[in-house]
Amino acid sequence: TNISIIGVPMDLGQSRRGVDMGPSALRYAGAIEKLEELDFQIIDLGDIPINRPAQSDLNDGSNLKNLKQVIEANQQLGDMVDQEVKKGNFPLIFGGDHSIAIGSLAGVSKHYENLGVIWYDAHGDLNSEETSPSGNIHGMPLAVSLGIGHDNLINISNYTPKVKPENIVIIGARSLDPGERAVIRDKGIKVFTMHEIDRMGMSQVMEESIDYLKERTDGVHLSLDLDGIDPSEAPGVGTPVLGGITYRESHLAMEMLEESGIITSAEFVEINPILDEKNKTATVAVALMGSLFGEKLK
Ligand code: DIR
Ligand code: MN
Ligand code: MN
Ligand code: MN
Repeated sequence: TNISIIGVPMDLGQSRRGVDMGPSALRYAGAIEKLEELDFQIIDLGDIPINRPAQSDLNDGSNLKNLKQVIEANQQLGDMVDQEVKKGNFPLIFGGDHSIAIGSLAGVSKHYENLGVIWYDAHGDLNSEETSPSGNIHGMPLAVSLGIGHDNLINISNYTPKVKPENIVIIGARSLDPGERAVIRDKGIKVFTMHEIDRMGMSQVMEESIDYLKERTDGVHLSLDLDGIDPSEAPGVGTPVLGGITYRESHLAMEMLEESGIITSAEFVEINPILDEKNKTATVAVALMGSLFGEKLK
């Protein structure tokens, strides 16, 4: 398969500038070269143009920051991802803040009867306008993909829902808001928090995740938020949470996913080079891409 890279230089799903430079940071850290070394044909589609909000769009009174621009960007991303899947290419998306998962899943999901999702993140991203403590749409994409949220967000690409709750596995959670806990409970979403990773070990967590998804899905999207990894190893993120997944555990996770052959699309999001130390976080992401695409077998 060929890998199609789509950069989404967007920071409008949260409140700090800098994540819009994520795609540049990943390119600078050698993402394309790494994948080429692994003998993939790379189709670099460049970065999607992102419109910044006009003054008249600000303070429209809703608890959804930059809603209009987030919708526009995700519709465009959804269309592009859809095209690449149609061509038989593997979509690899470079964020941008995590709100772009709305578009990734909109583009991918229509091609699968039962799309699986691995949400590798310190957070659940299961908030809605009503439960969000921040109004930041990057805290909502998994809920949106389940069909929970603003009508115009859930209906991107004109269908909803994009994913069924039983086809989701969240890995690395350690900061969940009360409304997110309620969604997890009500929908029965499978979650491996840091507690389970500590108790069971990453090897067991991944084995169970892979077995679980293998028997019920026909494709799996990996949505990897770099804040899932411990801030000591991935400091360049807007919402760091102590006590995260290690770099080594993450490598093992990516290698096990590669061995399983279940992953059909992926995104690496929330890298903020302004908050980083010498592009460390993008460098971690590129190393993990290496494992996800089979470096260890070379
Ligand atoms: C928080 C933070 N739960 C919110 N979410 C983040 O604003 O909804 N997600 N940072 O990655
Ligand atoms: Mn996230
Ligand atoms: Mn997060
Ligand atoms: Mn490795």
